Amino acid sequence: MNSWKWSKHTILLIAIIATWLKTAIVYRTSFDFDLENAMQEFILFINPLSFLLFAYGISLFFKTEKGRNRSIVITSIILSIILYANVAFYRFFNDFITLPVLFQTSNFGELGNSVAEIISIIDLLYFIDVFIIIFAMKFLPKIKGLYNVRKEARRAYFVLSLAVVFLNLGLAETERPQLLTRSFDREMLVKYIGTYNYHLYDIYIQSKSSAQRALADGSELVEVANYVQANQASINEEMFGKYAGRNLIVVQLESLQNFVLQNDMNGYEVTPFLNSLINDKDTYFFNNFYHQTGLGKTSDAEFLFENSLFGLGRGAVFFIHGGNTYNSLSEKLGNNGYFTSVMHANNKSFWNRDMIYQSIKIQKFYDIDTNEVNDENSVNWGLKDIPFFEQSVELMTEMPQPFYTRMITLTNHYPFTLHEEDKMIPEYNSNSGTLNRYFQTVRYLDESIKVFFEELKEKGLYENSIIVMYGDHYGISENHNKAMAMYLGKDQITPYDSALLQAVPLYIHVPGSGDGQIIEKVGGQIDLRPTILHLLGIDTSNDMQLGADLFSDEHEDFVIFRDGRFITDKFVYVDETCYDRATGEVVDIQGCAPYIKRAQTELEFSDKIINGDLLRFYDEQTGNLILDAIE
Ligand code: GP9
Ligand code: MN
Repeated sequence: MNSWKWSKHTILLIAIIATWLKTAIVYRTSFDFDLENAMQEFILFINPLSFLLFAYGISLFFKTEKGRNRSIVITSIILSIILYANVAFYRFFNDFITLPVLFQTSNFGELGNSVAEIISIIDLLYFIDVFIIIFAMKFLPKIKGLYNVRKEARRAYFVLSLAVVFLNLGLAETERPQLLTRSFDREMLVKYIGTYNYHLYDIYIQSKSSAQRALADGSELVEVANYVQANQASINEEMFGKYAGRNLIVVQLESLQNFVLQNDMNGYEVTPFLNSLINDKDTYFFNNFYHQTGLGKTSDAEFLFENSLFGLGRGAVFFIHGGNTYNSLSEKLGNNGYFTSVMHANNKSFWNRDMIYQSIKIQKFYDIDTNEVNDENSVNWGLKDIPFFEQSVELMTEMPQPFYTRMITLTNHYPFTLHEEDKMIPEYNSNSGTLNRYFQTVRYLDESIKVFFEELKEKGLYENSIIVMYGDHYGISENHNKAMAMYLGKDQITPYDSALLQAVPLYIHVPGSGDGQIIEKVGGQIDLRPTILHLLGIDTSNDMQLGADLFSDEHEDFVIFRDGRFITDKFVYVDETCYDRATGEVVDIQGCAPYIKRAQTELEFSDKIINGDLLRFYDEQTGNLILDAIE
């Protein structure tokens, strides 16, 4: 027998088809995927197959029919249990299982009490493929005699399986670029690569991070701690505690870059409200402030803000190290009597937020389920920013004070689409549809902030708060350089220009302070944690943070990007080239030299802390290493 004959593999074929169809039906009936087009439906339909071919293919390595059958039955039982466990978990948590939650027993405390409500006898249907397979084995005619599956045939089978995997990944990549490298969202992963593959991916990510963690010990922290101590910027006596006791309201502005501010587009002012705030008597506006995010984008900005540490060079720290010990801004505020929360109208598992928010001690996450969302008030990624702010301020009125709440906007997100009635200015006229629409969504974002301020005033929350707003990351990538050059009136966008274009706005608006000013210091998102905590009168001198208070006289004009680029008051450093910051001319590397090593060191130290989960060895109350944990 040389060639592959399916007739000899009826059981294998039945098993693959039964489990495949069952999984596809379960996807449609037991989970709530948001399917936007026929391609997504198709991907969801085929994605179980890529894994099933491999899993059931294991049976081909057995010589006897009995061995093969046993392998098939065991596989079908294991797969059914995995799928069913996800269904039960989803019913309760509206999320998919990820390894760390299996070890977080607190999650199951809640689950334990309601198991009876979650599980029912009808659930046996989730095992229907197992019954079908066993039935087929019993009643279909037996194959006579023993046979070995020939190597060539087996190889052909696995080549075919691999082709299906690539087809699946390829289609997923066209629908959602960088799905695996950025690992956005559990729901999205399951939607595009399937439950079974998702678990493999999860195991890979989790085991990588636990291996790094296991290898680390607290001694590595000594060097980092010394560096942090030595580079600490002294506090500004006048500013320290100046606004103590106020509520802290933070708005992370989706994809907002500086270049649209105080600028117009074909005669239309793009950000009228944000422009009026720049010179407001109550606003500290920073016009040399940069995002420092990597692939984790929004989540990296959040991470920098909360922890004053960098995200990772690859992947999203929110996902890969969501279970680490941190000493976040939220935790510090919580310890100082604040009620802490995040408001964001998206699925809670996006960026693994529901998990990492526990680690960074966000007391409450107001996710999409707390919002009223319908077809009219949502566009693009979901709830529009104006209703988001309206609903969020309403929720704020119920928060115990003082509170810290961090809001994350959404409408100004790629691909920058709006309903007709929300377009307040026309599109731009470059060759990039993305840039053309960007101005319109930024204009909408600007309007939403205006509404937000009005709401705060109306609800009596304005006077006693401090409002911090900053852009999370770029909205216009280098793929649109030609269109950007046209808009900015330049011949081309050089690497030097691209670095400076990473500037994002930072507003610290303190109603009634009368102390407003435009501050030209060069800084980045990593500086926000110490800056804000100090304004609120909370000491950070023992904290393992890499940023520095922007109000400190010792704050250096130096901002490091996640990819190693940096900007100072005099230089811009990109790809081993040093540019004069003012003119953009290439200058002798000597100018940048003192900073190059430091940029590397700080990125490395940040990675060390995160990869080794080193803060578990650190007591920030005393600034001491926790030696017991090291031994
Ligand atoms: C998702 C939103 C966008 O919840 O924050 O994330 P991004 O794609 O900008 O990283
Ligand atoms: Mn974002």
